[in-house]
Amino acid sequence: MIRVHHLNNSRSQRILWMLEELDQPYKIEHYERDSKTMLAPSSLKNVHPLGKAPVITDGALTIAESGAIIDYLAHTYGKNLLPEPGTQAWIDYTYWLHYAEGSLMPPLVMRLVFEKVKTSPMPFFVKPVARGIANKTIEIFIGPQIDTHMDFVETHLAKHTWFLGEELSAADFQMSFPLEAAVARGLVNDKQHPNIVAYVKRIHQRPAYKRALGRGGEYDFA
Ligand SMILES: N[C@@H](CCC(=O)N[C@@H](CS)C(=O)NCC(=O)O)C(=O)O
Repeated sequence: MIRVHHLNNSRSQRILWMLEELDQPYKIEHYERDSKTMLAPSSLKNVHPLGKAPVITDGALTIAESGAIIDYLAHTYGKNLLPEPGTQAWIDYTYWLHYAEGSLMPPLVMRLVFEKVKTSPMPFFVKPVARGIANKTIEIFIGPQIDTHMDFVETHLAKHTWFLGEELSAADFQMSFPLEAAVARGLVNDKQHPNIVAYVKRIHQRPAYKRALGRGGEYDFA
């Protein structure tokens, strides 16, 4: 039986969605973020040394990293979600699988960290300085990078219903999380990025997605 080590409000939601689409039985081990630090509990380190979600186990195998998990699940249980090797679609699948965590998530995480700096407890005389640095970093460096990524993804989704074309593929599970986060944090809107907003809505309407939400519990991005 597949076990998903699932952290509330996290990337592991995309794995639950995938397993529901695959109609594959699985068990969830639930972990709760610390309400102050938002970090995962240290018990997650018993499963994988980094203590991050998602991690899955399948028999004797332990697999970490969303992209590696999605690729493993697709090759093992859902070949219909994968394109033919050697085709352009296969290159595209590999691209989106790496792009989501390798290129798109870093500026989103950086923004989150700098937003946190603004509200973190600190001596009152440091606060305006810290807030000023955070605001400027977001305005000059991080914000424009996020805009470039969102424009890029928007242009792609203007021509494709799903990331590889007209059919849902394994690439969509991987791309779902950063785009859900971007919508939830108000980084995209109906006017400038209507196709990203519509894509996320399309995901949320799927019965398998709703089942995954029901099983996973708290998730602020849906
Ligand atoms: N690139 C990794 C990122 C894993 C990651 O950072 N997961 C977050 C959840 S969204 C986490 O576990 N955060 C809690 C912590 O760092 O303590 C993946 O896609 O699996």
